[in-house]
Order: sequence, then C-alpha cells, then structure tokens
Amino acid sequence: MEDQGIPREQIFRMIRKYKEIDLTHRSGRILGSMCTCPHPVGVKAYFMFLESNLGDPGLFPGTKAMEDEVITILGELLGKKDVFGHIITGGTEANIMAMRAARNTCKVNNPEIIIPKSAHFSFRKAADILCLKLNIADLNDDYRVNLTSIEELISDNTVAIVGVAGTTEMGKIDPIEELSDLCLRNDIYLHVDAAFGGYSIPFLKETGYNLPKFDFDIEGVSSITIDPHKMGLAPIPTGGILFREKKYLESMAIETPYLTEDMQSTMVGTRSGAAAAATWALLKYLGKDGYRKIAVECMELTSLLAEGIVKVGFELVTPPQLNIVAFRSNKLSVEDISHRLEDKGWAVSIASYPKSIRIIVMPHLKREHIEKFLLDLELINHD
Ligand code: 0PR
Repeated sequence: MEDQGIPREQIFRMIRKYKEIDLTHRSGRILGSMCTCPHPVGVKAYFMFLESNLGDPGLFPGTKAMEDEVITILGELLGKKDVFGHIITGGTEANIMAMRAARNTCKVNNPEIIIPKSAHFSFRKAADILCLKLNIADLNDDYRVNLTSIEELISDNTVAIVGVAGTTEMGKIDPIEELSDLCLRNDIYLHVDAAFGGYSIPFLKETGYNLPKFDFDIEGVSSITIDPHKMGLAPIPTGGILFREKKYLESMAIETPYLTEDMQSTMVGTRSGAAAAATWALLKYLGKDGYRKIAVECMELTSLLAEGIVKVGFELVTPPQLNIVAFRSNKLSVEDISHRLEDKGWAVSIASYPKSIRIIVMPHLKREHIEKFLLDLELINHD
C-alpha cells in the first residue's frame, strides 16, 4: 500500500486498464452466462441506495418498505401474495437459506435432502455447511427429474426435496406438481429452485407457451428461489428467497442484541439495500409487459439458435424448454468446439451432464449476435 494516495484521475486511468481486460455482456460475446447487462433503471436505483444496509433495517425504513413490497410482488407473480422472504445475494444464498429452514423446522438427528442430478452445485455447499446428507435423484431422458428415483431416496430423515424450474445446464422444468403430491403425502418440505426460470416462466405462460406449473399455486411448495440478477435484469448481487409461511424464517432467526431489529433470519448480517431498491425499480418500470417482451424475445432467439445449430451440422442434446440450448457434434469433441469458438472470440460454457456446449440466450444477445455465431459455428464444422 502506498503511503500517499494517488490522484483521482490517475486512479480511474489505472482502473480502466483492468476494465479493458474484462469481457462485457454488451459485446454479445458472452454466451454461457446467466447474468446480463443490468438495466439502466436498476443501476440508477442501485446507486441511490449504496449506503443502505438491510442488516439494520430500522436505520433504513424506506429501503425496508421497498424490500417488503418486492417480496409481495414476487410472491404474487409466483402464485401467492402473502409470502415471507428477503432480497439477498443470489441463488446460492437463497438455496442455502431454504435448506436451513427445512432442516430447522424438521428437527431430525441425521437430516438428508434429495436433489435432482441437474440441481445447481449450491446445494452441495448447503449440504456441506448444514451437515446434510445429499441424495441425488436420476433424471429421465428429457433431463427432468425421475419421480421413482426421488421416491426411492425418501427416508425418515428426509428434511427436503428440491425441484428445479429452469435447470442450470439444460433449462428444464421438473414436474413440480408431482413432486408436491409426493411431499404432501410424506409430509416433506418442497423447495423449488427457480433462480433462472422465476422471472420468465410466469410471463411465457401468460403469452401462451405451454409450460408446467411450478410455483406457490401448487400446495406442497414451501419455498422458491428467484433471482433478480438473472432474467430480472438487476445488477449483481441480487437474489430472492420466498417462503410460504413465516415459521420458516422464524426457524432461522438469531437474536441481534444491539441492532434496530431483534432477530435476523438471513445468512449475512450487513446486506445490500441497493439490491432491493434496484429490484423494486425494475419491477415497477418494466411491469409485466416489459418482462413478458424480454422473456418472449429470448425464447424466439432460442428457437432461431436451436434451428441454426442443427442446420450447420450439430446435434441438440434435448429440445429447449426455456432459453438454454445445449448441443454437441459427432465429429468434434466438446472441448474442441469450445476452444475453436473461443479462438473466434466466443465465450461459451460446457455443461457436465450430458457433456455439451451450453448457450444461455440472455437478454444481452440480439439477432445479429446469434447470426454471427452460427456463421462461425458452420466454419468450425468445416475447418
Ligand atoms: N440455481 C440455479 C438453477 C442456477 O442456475 C444458479 C446459478 C444458482 C442457483 C446459483 O445462483 P448464484 O450464482 O446467483 O448464486 N447459475 C449459473 C451457473 O452456475 C450462474 C452463472 C452466472 C454462471 C454467470 C456463469 C456466469 O457467467 O451456471
């Protein structure tokens, strides 16, 4: 550390050099990310609330009111207005909170959870932190969870079953209604990870897309993860966790002797009020119509991309259900495809199950990016 500070102009000259090394979503070159360019309205709201700490909400009652309203709006979007929850850092924190609530309300000696093979790795972190035994259920040929496999894994120690609405690698929606029946019959907590799909499935359904139910409308659903910093266009880090009943938040409440609130249920103490403000601003600014258009546009580009991939000689792993396309080749290895695309300036990611190139058609991708990508993909196949 320097003894004397560096002048402001110089600092920003220096910072710019680092910034130039980074990729940007705006370039349309990032094809394997679930994040996107934050919407300018969310960015402005975020900046306005930078000093606001929801870990001590009594100091920031305005921000707290926004968080409460956001939770109600998101609950309404997901089938139940009177839900309980928080705006947090992202899907990982939300999933850990859900597993903690399930464990704390169930109170068995050797708690276990059941997750689909397609579940995000955040559940492995949750299991590790919370000392839960992790049971992994198989998938069907369509990469949705196999119900028989889930049923076989249920034991007296099962504290939660997880279903995913928009899987990380294939974008699939698990059969949540059937999982709910199973959970109600066995009195087990059901968590739905809709970190990715929560901000698009409800809007796509309204537009006529034939997608299954996945939310609080289904009686057995105890909690839902929904991430504003994915399809919600909020700045990073902004996640959301919603619980059907207050008792789940209460089961995690820890006394906070000297703060403006007596009890705290979130994992972190000091937490961003800016994230809640940005989410509030975007929900109001874009409205249903704005989010509907965004979700539909992503799906239309997904179809264009999926058709194009087949046309230039690659194979889709599975028909896309949401805005994620996974493909492979019978000539080139997945690593080979990835390296060749990287050489042409594209940042793709590799799905682990099944091994394939995964493209997430986020709102920063436009038709011209998809068309350019398909031209490069065709070249790669003929190199
Ligand atoms: N649940 C699901 C279904 C997810 O897909 C993810 C992340 C999470 C939970 C965890 O969310 P946070 O990362 O917000 O804690 N899915 C993406 C993934 O792991 C996240 C991501 C985002 C990856 C941007 C890459 C990237 O560039 O693939």
